Amino acid sequence: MRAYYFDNVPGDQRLLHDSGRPVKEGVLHELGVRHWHIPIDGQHEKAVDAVAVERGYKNRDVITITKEGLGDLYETKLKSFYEEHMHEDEEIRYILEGSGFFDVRELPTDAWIRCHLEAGDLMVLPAGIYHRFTLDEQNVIKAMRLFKDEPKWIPYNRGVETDANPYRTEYLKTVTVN
Ligand code: KMT
Ligand code: NI
Repeated sequence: MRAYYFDNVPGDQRLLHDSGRPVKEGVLHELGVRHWHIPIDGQHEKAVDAVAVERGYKNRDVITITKEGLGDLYETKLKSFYEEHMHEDEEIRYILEGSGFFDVRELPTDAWIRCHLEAGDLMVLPAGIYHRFTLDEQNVIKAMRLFKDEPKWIPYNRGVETDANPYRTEYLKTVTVN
């Protein structure tokens, strides 16, 4: 996984948008973001199972985000993934094929940090973090979505209501630089 600050230049969301500013060691960790690389090598299912057991993830599914995979929902889905949002549960993604960008908001700067995830990357976004997702120029990603319990991945788009959401306010307390 490679992480850098987003350049905020308007234009195609699928482009790199690399500002050239790397993200300092520890910044993502401080924001509560965790990531591992578990190579897709035939043994990966076991390694993912171990993470799932350790963190208490009980459910999972696999989503393929391509024009073919999503059909009529493709454009709408891509648009909603790229709206800045939060969830009331951790968002865990393990990339099986392809690649894409998860952008997360830094605190207290509110800058976008762009994380490029490729096959084998596993990422945990904490409940309450503001983020968004886009495909890159390859236009394909297949990802395993892990859930703690029942899938609870309603996206709440950022606004005055999410700023006051208890999962958001709890999240803010966990980030000491905030
Ligand atoms: C999200 O919450 O933005 C997503 O789940 C993106 C799709 S998973 C590759
Ligand atoms: Ni999300």
